[in-house]
Amino acid sequence: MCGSLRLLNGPVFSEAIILTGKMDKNRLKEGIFPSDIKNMSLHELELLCDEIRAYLLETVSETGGHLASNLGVVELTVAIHKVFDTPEDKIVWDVGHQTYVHKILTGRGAYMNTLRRFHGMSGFPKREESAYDTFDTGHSSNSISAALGMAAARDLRGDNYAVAAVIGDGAFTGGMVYEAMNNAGVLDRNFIIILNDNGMSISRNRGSMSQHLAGLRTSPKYHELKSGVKNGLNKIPLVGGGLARGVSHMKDAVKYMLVSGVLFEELGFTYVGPVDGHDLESLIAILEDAKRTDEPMVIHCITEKGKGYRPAEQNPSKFHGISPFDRETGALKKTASKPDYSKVFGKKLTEMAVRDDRIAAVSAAMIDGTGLKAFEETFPERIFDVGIAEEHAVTFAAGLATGGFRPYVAVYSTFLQRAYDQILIDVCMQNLPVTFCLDRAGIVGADGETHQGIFDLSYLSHMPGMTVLAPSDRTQLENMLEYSLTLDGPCAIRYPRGEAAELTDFAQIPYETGDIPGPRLLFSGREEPAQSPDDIEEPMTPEKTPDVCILAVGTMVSAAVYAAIRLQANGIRASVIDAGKVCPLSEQDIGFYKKEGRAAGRVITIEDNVTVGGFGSIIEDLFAADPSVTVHKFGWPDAFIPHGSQAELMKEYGLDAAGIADRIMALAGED
Ligand SMILES: Cc1ncc(C[n+]2csc(CCOP(=O)(O)OP(=O)(O)O)c2C)c(N)n1
Repeated sequence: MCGSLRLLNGPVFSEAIILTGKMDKNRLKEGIFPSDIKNMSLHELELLCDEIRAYLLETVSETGGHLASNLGVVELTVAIHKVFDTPEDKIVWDVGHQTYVHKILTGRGAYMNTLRRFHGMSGFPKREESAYDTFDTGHSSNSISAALGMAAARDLRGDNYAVAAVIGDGAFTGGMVYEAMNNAGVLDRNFIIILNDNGMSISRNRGSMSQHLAGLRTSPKYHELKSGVKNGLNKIPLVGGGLARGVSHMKDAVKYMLVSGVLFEELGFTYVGPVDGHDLESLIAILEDAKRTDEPMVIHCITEKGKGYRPAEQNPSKFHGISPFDRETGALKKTASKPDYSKVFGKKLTEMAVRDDRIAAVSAAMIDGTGLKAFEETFPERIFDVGIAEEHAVTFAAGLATGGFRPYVAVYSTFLQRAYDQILIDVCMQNLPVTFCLDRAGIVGADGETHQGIFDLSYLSHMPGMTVLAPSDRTQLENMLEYSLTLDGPCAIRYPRGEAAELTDFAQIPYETGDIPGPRLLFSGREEPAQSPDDIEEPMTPEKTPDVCILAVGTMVSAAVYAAIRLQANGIRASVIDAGKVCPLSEQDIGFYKKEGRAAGRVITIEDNVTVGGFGSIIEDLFAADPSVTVHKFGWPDAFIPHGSQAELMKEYGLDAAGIADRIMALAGED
């Protein structure tokens, strides 16, 4: 195996690259396929790993992306494509954020510079993108289920290709893993689980499963498959031949002497490991053995997240998902000037928890991403990181609430989708005061289809008893958090990815601390009548009502205001209302919307959510029996929205200020 040479002031480059100068990244750009590596020698494959690492660094430092996870699976991915006959053999990548190496090895190296960019290559596996991508992933812990289904389909059809799921130890905390393994034990299909264990989720992995894996990690290496156990036992120091003779069942011998994989064996899997996931030679040998074996198997590989690039090895969490950075230093190219919503949320919740000891925070493996780091440092006993287990997080919070606590579940909008039933039945039906803080709500950008948080207003607003709030700026978010503490039942506050807006500049009614969430008029869109005949020479004119009334939600409020300014320049008077609260609407809210809607005769709702079943639908229902008002719903279409920057996607779908203004002018033109 090639060693690594650490340069004091720079990234880690491989010895082979530096000493032999044989690196040829061009072949990666030109397109390398699994067939190209089948006949490579071990040394050539090791060189290839070096090239891939250098290429990953070169490209991901420009595009941003999941660098550390990919650096950690270079040897594993090369070994997989060396051993398995893809695409006939099926590999399912859990989460799929670690598939850059797989993409490079399956002819897509040339597109690495377009990674996660608008119209570029996706950062996740996509069946539409390549025959080598067998399953679209993005949300964690489903790979074993998908692989088991593929194995069942194969057997029903009488085919005989191999099926493998590659899953990280972080994803292994998700409940679906155990549902799938429970089922796999009885289905007894020939398929392989490759457990990529780096001890990390996004940050340090937590939970007893993680502790169990950590125990296995340090247990003696055991590479032989069951067929080779007997010989293996005799060779193992300390255990030796005597004990091997004394046990009647080989399986028991494995369990009790090597302590390895008991849990997996009990579930009906053959456990192989731990294996050094950077030792290409061992990996290839083990995968070849596994491919020949026809039973469910777990291969436990130990890898290092960020392997080969020192800044990522030292800080794998930072390089888990990173925006463009300087390769020499690892520093981000752009840093935010204002705090983002996650930070505002984390700071405010920590402040609230100082004065209210009922407040507890719950996270599903996203403490950093959701801004809860400060809370964790201040109140380690009142924060619960449950692992990638959103369903459990919600019901766990419900349990906390029955015990008199005020739990705040901080979760990305897209991942809360997993817990629909738990929110509805375990929280709402019992009217428990659990507050859901939905980060990354709305379009998230580069992560694409699986991560767009554009469904939450629809899946939350129809839940009985749920209050749904959407701040349009940082003060609003703080106010809403305070407000949630006054409620007797469930609440969801959804806010977008990115810097927190400060709308006070152009809001006619500035946002003030302590405001109760509800609709407020930012722009009246009216041409006011003269106040006194003395002020003007002309006689007093009646008020001119707005031509259009824009009801905007959350992040769309600032776009709506800028659109109104553009409209005004084009002779169209628009009133703009910041909805603040999506539901439930009070009698007062309804009266206000009706008055403003009727004044204009045309209502436009704008939300960073699909138009189906969201805020627009609530408003549409409100005016359903009123022929004097037409409602138009602006938002995301009933579709999966691909990757691109937030700004590009907003523009593409006519949801930026210019697009909104153009669409409203077109509607006005139709009259
Ligand atoms: C259902 C769900 N919740 C949260 C996430 C966010 N997420 C993406 S990767 C990741 C950590 C995965 O850790 P692991 O599987 O060990 O992979 P590694 O990056 O360490 O290789 C998390 C929490 C997700 N993708 N899906």
